[in-house]
Amino acid sequence: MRKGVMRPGHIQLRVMDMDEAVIHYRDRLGLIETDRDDSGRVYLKGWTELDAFSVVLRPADEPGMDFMGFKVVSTEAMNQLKQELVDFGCPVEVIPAGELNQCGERVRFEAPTGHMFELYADKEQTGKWGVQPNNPDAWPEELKGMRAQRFDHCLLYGDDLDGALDLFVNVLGFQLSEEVVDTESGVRVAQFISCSMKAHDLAWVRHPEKNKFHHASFYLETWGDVLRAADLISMHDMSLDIGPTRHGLTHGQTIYFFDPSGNRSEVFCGGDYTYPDHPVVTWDADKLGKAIFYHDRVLNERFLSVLT
Ligand code: M3P
Ligand code: FE
Repeated sequence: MRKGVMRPGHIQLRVMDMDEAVIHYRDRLGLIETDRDDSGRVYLKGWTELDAFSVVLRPADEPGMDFMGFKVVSTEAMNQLKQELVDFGCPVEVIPAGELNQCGERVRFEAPTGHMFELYADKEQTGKWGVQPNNPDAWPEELKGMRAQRFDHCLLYGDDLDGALDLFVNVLGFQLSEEVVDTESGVRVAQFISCSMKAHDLAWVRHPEKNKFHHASFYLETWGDVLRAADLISMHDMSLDIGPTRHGLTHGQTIYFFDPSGNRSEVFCGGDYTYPDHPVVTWDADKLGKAIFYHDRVLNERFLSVLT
């Protein structure tokens, strides 16, 4: 049952060279740079996103994800969920309004996999970038690079997938949309969860270490845009991971590559949809090759092992 969590609203990523990182996220992915702050963080968003920002780059000595934030429908819903997170046993911290520019109070909590998440109800709505709010045109002509439309989802690696699923489904009202299960042991090796109609807003793969980051994903409109992203990756000699290809899981069409700090990015289009009455889609772990890369049907060691 939905509990007022609407969508992935932001991600804060650690980057080691800010100038190179801005080239990756602004000029290659095509996100819009919206702000910078006194601590050296750079704020960006996809051009279709209404809120002020969705990606925050923080200068750091090592790559990885600081936290992922979800926007909830109201302050009342956020405070209700804060109490339920405390009752569940999560470490919870309130981050004051303004700690991120143009963002209200955030409720930060640690999931059983060691990842940090946040809920917030208020962020300034600055509107779509480059198109007028009334009688809007289809897209702005000034977009750069891959013209990423929005921050879409994250894939994380961690140990206690069962605890994280319990938290996100029973406290936060997400739905398990897809899973990979080892048929012999019954262990769920991957889980894809949704708070919307999307096939996934967040996913995990089981892994012995806590708090590892696999990728942040950005939505493109068409398969032609995914192929064009592949051209841009070659034009700029960017570090390619795999693709263009299709996933079996969620059936999105995709390409993966790395930012200059080693954080993996995905751009994708298409994919399945999820309504609350849809049964969970299960992939057997012995079909993992096809589940991840529907065309090659073989696993790529780098895709499974390179994490930040
Ligand atoms: C995606 C996606 C695994 C699957 C990845 C799938 C197991 O990134 O967007 O559907 O790595
Ligand atoms: Fe993905």
